[in-house]
Amino acid sequence: NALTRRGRGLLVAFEGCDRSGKSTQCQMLVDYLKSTGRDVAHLCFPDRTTSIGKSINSYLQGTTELEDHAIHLLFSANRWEAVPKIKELIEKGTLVIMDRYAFSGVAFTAAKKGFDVKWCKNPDRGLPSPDVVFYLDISIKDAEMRGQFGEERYEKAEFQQRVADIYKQLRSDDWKVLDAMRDKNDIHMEIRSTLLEMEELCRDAPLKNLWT
Ligand code: Z5A
Ligand code: MG
Repeated sequence: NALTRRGRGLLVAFEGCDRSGKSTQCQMLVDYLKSTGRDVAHLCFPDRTTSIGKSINSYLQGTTELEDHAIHLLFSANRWEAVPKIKELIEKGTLVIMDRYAFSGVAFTAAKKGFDVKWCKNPDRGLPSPDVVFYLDISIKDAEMRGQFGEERYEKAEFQQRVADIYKQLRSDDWKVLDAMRDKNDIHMEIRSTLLEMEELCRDAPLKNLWT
């Protein structure tokens, strides 16, 4: 089957607003791929385990304050510090599944007053570009029905709506927009079949660079 072929690995990102089901779908996909014997890596951004990630974590939890440009650059740095590992994994044929990526970085900062999308993209320009971005599409109202937003910074309906609007501007041909309100198994099956198609398409193509 195509999922066990040799060649470079695939870079896959999950994006979407809060509670859209990114972590749920990432985990289901990783579990499935592992069950087929596939070499798979599961990354999450922010990666709160690094020293940069620890600063981001305390910012998100409201323990520390950081100037808006400065925190934007830290989120980006937290991706750049993972790039050597991502490239190495892709080269050895690993399927790399990422829970949030640079699109979150742009959407969450550009939703703040005084920021524009162009400025927000700059620090992430040149990162490895995902072969496919699965965007879990949900209205803020439906997301709220999955339980109150949490206590972390940004977890407010009005802000999340601006984030959703910016995500819309970032969509490109590499995105697969999924209706996040369906049964999670149905969503998972659609992701599986898209992944098979993408592996065929990307078989011989090198990894691209983001926004270049
Ligand atoms: N941030 C940033 O500002 N800049 C950056 O560069 C990056 C991030 C990378 C932390 O991220 C914050 O950092 C985030 C963006 C900002 N701030 N906010 N907001 P995070 O990844 O830790 O954010 P999050 O809080 O993890 O999002 P989330 O709440 O985890 O959502 P999710 O992963 O998309 O959803 P889930 O955990 O899979 O599911 C949510 C609930 O819905 C759960 O109870 C599930 O059981 C349920 N669920 C899932 N799927 C379904 C379906 N299909 N039907 C019904 N119910 C479902
Ligand atoms: Mg999550």
